[in-house]
Amino acid sequence: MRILLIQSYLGRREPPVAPLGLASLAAHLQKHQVKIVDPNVARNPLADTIALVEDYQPDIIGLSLRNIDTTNFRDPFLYYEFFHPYVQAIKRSAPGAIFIVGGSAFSLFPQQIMQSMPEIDFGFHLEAELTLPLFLNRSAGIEQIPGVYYRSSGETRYTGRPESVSMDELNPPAWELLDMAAYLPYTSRVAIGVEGKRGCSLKCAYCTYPTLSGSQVRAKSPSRVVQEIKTLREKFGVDRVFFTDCVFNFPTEHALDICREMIRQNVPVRWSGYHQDRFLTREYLSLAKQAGCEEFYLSPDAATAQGLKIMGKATTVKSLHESLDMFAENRQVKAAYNFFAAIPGLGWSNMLAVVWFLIKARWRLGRRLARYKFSYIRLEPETPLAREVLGDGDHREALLPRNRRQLDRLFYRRSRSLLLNLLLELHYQLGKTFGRKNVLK
Ligand code: B12
Ligand code: SF4
Repeated sequence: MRILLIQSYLGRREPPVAPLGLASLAAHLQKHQVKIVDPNVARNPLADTIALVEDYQPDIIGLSLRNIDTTNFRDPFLYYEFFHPYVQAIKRSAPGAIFIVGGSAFSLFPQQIMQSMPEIDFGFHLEAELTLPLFLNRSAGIEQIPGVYYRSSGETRYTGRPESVSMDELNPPAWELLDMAAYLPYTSRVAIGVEGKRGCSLKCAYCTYPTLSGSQVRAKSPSRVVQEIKTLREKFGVDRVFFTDCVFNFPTEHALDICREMIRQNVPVRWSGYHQDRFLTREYLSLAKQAGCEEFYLSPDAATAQGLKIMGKATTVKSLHESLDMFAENRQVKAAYNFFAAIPGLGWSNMLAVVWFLIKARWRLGRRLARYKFSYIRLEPETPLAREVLGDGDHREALLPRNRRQLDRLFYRRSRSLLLNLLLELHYQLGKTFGRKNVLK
């Protein structure tokens, strides 16, 4: 079969992110003829995609919907607005092809997207390296293939949650199907992703990752991870990668083994990834730096015991401040911290604790505090926080914004104090209006 996999167009020019999900899927479709296209690096995103569709005449068109919106109040952009017109244009250029959709954002709102876009024939929920080949080679009925949304008698039906893939059974991503040169100028901006594992067993109140990748950690053998990085370096000249793992340094032993393997094989690639301060150790920091880690991204979110508890964090006030001690001692490493400005039920105490922590961090790390952010939580489906704020039930309909005004309402920005609320509103409006937009000039 001729298959065309397309990353959805974001709707504006941003520093690109190579479509890891599609590269990983394509690696499991060896029995078929496969092309991947990313309109976000094309000169004319829509026209070039249509031209390719008309020229290639695919039997199957697979579209990846990765993001709904930026989830960033300083840059509130709704990618989803551009998705349906894009689907319609592609469908018009290949009316006979089977049209399938998947991706993280699709998996957060599958029923809603299927219902509002009749052009989509099948939707793939969650990871699809096992389910897509089953679908393509199907001998049994569609009901037998897990993870699929399909239509029957005017209704959208779901075949049930797919099994999680074992990471060592995955083939390495088929990067050769992409024009990797297009991403190289942006590697310092996290353009190329490598998976060390999937899943997160922690339970932060706002987070979609356990829903999307599972609440059990599935690790890939360190030797395979490092081999994938070496291939990126040797075949495509990639000098920096971003670990897409929910938390790179948990379980710590796995992270240590990847670092050791990077050092042993002397891989000249720098990297960064999401970290959890609770699992940082001095040994890890020093090995990670030696192995090429440039920046440790941390999201403690709150700075008081009560705030951390409400946010469901594994972080403790002690581990938060200890992380600072470790970064201060290891004079070569950079850290970036994210905090939320509004946490349900809290007022000044958490805010002041965060401000104090950041003053201390700037004083102790200087410019090695590479970044800090005060952001607002974008409420997402299937999260404890959405249930707490909106009550029990399925909130997907309310959490899928159809326009920018609706998106605006999804940022949680209420505190217990009236005065703080006024200041937060000012901060929010100023950030929204004057914040740095993630666009290419
Ligand atoms: C790592 C990560 C990043 C890294 C990516 C690094 C890199 N170079 O790859 C960085 C930090 C750069 C990043 C950036 C952003 N991210 Co991000 N990111 C993730 C994360 C944690 C993992 C994504 C990933 O690569 N997974 C591994 C691959 C293999 O899985 P996958 O892409 O899901 O693909 C599988 C399936 O979805 C499916 N599939 C995918 N496409 C298709 C297509 C078809 C046809 C089929 C059948 C199946 C299918 O099969 C694939 C293989 O199993 C997800 C959360 C999560 N756990 O999914 C958020 C997530 C996708 N990101 C999100 C967001 C918002 C963003 C940003 C917009 C943030 C910002 N303001 O900059 C940008 C967008 C960047 C861009 N241009 O697309 C949100 C999207 C939700 C939303 N509300 O829109 C998520 C879900 C996190 C969240 N907040 O809940 N991200
Ligand atoms: S925020 Fe990070 S640590 Fe917390 S549940 Fe999500 S992925 Fe896991």
